[in-house]
Amino acid sequence: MNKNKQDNKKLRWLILVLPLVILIGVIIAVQIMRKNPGIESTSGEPTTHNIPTKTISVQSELTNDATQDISTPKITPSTGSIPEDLSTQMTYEVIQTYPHDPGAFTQGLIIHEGFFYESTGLYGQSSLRKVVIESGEVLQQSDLPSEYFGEGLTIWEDNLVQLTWRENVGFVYDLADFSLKDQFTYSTEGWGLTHNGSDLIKSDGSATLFFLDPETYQITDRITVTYRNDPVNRLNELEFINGEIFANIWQTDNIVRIDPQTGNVLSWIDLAGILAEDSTTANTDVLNGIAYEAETNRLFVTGKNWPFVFEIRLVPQS
Ligand SMILES: [Ca+2]
Repeated sequence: MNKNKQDNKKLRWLILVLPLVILIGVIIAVQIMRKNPGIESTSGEPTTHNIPTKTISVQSELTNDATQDISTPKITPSTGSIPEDLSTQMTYEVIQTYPHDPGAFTQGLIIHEGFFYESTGLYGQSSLRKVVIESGEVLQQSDLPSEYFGEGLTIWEDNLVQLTWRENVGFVYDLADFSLKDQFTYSTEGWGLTHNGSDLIKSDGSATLFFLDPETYQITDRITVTYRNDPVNRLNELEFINGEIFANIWQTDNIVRIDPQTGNVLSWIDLAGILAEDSTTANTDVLNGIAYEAETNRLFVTGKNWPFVFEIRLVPQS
């Protein structure tokens, strides 16, 4: 009997004191966190960094959440939404739809002599491809080592130039046989790549476009892309078209037309809905890929893991 009484006493004491101990512990922890706000950050990345990195895209791809990217609510002008100014808006008409490898995580797309050349991303899946426009058939492919994430692609003379995302390396291939001829380094991330006939033009996910000497790959100039003085961030795949730079804005359905001299956005192209909902899968990611054929004045767009490439015509928003 006595022992039972003693046990009951201990139990009551525990029930009374234990929550108090926990409460005091929580209060102390909160006080420490307030004094040291940095304690919450476990990564080495600066917390003030406000340009989203592509890690999100890769993660969403891996967690099959990618379709959410397409329905991301419109965001503020500085991060890429279309401003409510109809005079600068354009929309599109689809002229033709062609098949595209839904396993191609498109990061760069160009046309040369009637063929697409495409750079695909993701670690372990990055490649350089030559593709038949009409059928989507891959005629030639060179895979990157798994530690490289393929990015923007352009052609310079008889060379294909391909960026990598965070590896700070650009690869230069022979156009004919994809043999690696050269490589170069750069300090920022690599996103989109095009050229204007005298310089390579590179994006890095910010609002800055870098102009590079095509022989030395050194930066010769840079511009900040703005719309009404607001920087337009997340510039991704690029294409130089009739004296303008076209740029996909990452994680949106928008392409901006940029004046290469001033960096001013001339107009916004809204491509929302170009890939029908019933053509998407869990792997379908965002719009990315602009290719222009000057000889025929044809403009093509696609996206990461999209089943189609669309030939489009731009029309003013009515
Ligand atoms: Ca392009």
